[in-house]
Amino acid sequence: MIALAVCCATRATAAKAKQRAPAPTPTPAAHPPSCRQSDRSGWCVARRFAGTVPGGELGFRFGEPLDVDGDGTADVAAGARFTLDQSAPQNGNAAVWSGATGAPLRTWTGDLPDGLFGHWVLPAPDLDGDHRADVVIAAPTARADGHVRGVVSARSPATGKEIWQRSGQDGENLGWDLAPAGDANADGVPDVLAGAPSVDAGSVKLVSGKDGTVLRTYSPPADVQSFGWYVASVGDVDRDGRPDLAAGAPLEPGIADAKVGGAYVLSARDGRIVHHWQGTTKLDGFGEVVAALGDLDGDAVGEIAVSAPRTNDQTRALPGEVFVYSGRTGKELRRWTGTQPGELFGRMVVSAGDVDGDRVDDVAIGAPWHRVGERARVGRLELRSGRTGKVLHEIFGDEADAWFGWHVRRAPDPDGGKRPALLVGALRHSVEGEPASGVLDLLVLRRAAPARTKHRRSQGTTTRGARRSDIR
Ligand SMILES: [Ca+2]
Ligand SMILES: [Ca+2]
Ligand SMILES: [Ca+2]
Ligand SMILES: [Ca+2]
Repeated sequence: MIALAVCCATRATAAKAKQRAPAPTPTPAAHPPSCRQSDRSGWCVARRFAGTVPGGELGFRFGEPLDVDGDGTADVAAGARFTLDQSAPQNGNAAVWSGATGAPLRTWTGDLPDGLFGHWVLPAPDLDGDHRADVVIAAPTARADGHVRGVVSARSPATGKEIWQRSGQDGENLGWDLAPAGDANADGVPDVLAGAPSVDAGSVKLVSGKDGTVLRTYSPPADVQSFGWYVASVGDVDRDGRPDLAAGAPLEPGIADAKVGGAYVLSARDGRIVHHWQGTTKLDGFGEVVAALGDLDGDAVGEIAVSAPRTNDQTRALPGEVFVYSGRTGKELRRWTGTQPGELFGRMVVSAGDVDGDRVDDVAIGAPWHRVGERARVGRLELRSGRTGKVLHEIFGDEADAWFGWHVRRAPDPDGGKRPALLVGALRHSVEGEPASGVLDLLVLRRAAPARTKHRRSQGTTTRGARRSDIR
C-alpha cells in the first residue's frame, strides 16, 4: 500500500513537476528498463527469453548460461515442464536460445507422460567431446518400467542427440534438483549432482557426466525424508582438497515429529556430515534452498546459505528468512528477513558474484510472491552485500502473478565485459496475453562512470585473512 501511495502521488503531481523539475524521479518498485532504451546506470534488461507454451511455466530451474554453439557468447537453456503433448499431460519441453541473437537453437519435446521433462535444464561444459557445452535435463516424475523413478538425460544442442540417460530407483524422483559437481572423478568430463528426495531419507547421486553412471550416493544416517530436495556443490569446507556438497531436507522431522526441515553439508570424499542445521517450526520450509556463497568473513572458506521461505505458512503472515552459516565452523553468521508477509523470501538464494566491486561475492535472494500495490505475486529480487550484509539493490517484476525471482543464476556479461549479470526467471509471467508462460530476463548492471580509476591487481572475489567485525 505504501508503494502504491508513493507511486500515485508521484504520478498525480508529475504534470506540475515536469516544468520546474526536469530530473526524473525513479519510479518505486519498477522493473529495470531495456538496456537498448536507456543508457542510465543501474540494472537493465539485456534480453528477455519468453516461454512459448501457455501455462508451461518456463524456467522452473535453470543453470548458468554456457556457449553451446561456439560463437563465443553464452547461451540460455530452460524448460517448460507443464507442456501438453499429444494430449498427454505434463510431458514438458526444453530449449536452448542463442545468447547473441535470442533465436532458438534447439528444442526437445518430452515423451514421458507426466514426466515434468524440463523441470531442470542445466548447461554443462562439453560432455561428448565436441568442444561445445551440452545440457542435462531432468524429468523427475518420469516413469520407467511402469514405476515413477525420474529420468535424467544429457543432450547435445549441436546435434540434438541424447548423450546418455539415467533412470532413478522406484519412487525416488531422480533429478528433482541438479547442480554442477565439477570433474569429481578426474576423467576430464564434468559431473553432476542429482537429488532423489522421495524414497527413505532421500539421497543425492553423483552422476558421471561422461556416461550417466551413478558414481556415488550420499545419504544422511537418519531417515530425515526429503534429503536432496535441493543440492549445491559448496567448495572445500573440510579442507581435504575436494569440493563438498550441501543438501536441503525441507520435510526433516524435528522435536515432536514436526517437519521443521534441515540442511546438511557433507564431505564429498566419504559422505561424512560436516554440518547439520534445522529449522524451528513446521511452517519454515527450512532447507528448501541451499547455496554456496563466497567467503564472506575472510577465513578463506566459503559460507553456506539456507533458506526458510515459510512456504507452509498458509496464513501468509511470515515473510521468510535466509540464514548464512560459516562454512568453516557452521556458526550462524547472518540472518536476513523478507520485507513483506507471505512474499516467500528465500524461495531462491544464490551467490550473485561481486555486484558492488568490493571483491567479496554478494548474494541474490528471490521473493517471488512479493506484492506491489494492488498487484499480487509480482515478485522481488534482493541483492545483499556479502561484505556488510546491507541491501545493495531491489529489483521488482513487471506484472501481477509474474513470480519474478522464482529462480536465479549468475550469467556472463553478454557483451563479453566484466559487468555483473543475472538470469532471473519470472515463472508465471504472461507472454502475448497467455498467462503463466514464463520469461527469463538477462539483467546487466551498468555502473556510473567512475570519478577516478584505481589500479586493481586482483579480480578475485575474496579478501583473505581480513576478518570483518560486523559479522556475528
Ligand atoms: Ca553461443
Ligand atoms: Ca558437447
Ligand atoms: Ca568463510
Ligand atoms: Ca561485493
